Amino acid sequence: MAAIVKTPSTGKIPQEANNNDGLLLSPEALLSGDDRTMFSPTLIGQVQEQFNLSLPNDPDGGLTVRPLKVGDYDRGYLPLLSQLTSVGSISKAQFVERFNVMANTRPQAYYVVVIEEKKTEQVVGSATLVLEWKFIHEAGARGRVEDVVVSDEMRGRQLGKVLNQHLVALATHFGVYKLSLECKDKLIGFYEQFGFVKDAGNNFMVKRFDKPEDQLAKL
Ligand code: 16G
Repeated sequence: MAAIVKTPSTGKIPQEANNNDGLLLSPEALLSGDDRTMFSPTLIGQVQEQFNLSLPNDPDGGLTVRPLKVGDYDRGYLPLLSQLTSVGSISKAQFVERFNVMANTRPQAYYVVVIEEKKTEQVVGSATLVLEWKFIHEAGARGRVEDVVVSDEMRGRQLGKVLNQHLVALATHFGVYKLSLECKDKLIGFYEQFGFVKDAGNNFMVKRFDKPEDQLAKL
């Protein structure tokens, strides 16, 4: 099914998403190597404050919500994603190359938010907001919630909720005119709590290219 939440649209490209020359990025975001973040970490703090977001079930402050870093390749990010779907074998060089593609979109389109467990230095949850820049809706933006995954070992700590709250907050902050996602039937109730509903009259359709039987697909 496809679900959707609508937010008031500003039709404007927010400054943080429009770092044409990188000059608007915070010093942390400009770090080279493994500490480099996909987007400015100050944006997370900003929406946490703006939307009063916190981490429940984390009395010791052992978890942190932050943008994906290059070094997360070595903190279990890809094995975490493989709990969601097929990832395959990706070298660090391939990872960095794809990271750069995503980080360098202008206006910025990819916001991969992760939760790190400080004690183990492992990424234990991740979700991605993708902004799709449009001509329609007064040159507005559509948001997509993608690749939401929480480590099996962290189930029951409401980290999925935390990730989705952050994505909805970011999407609201950016003024998207709608935010949508695809999910399995069993997750409909989970996403409804963040305001997603089935988009009556609209259907999610897909043409796959990743299975042998798809190779003979009609053009
Ligand atoms: C789910 C995910 C989607 C992900 C897909 C992977 C959410 C809300 N939805 O639909 O983002 O890309 O699974 O499955 O996280 P696939 O490999 O069959 O495309």
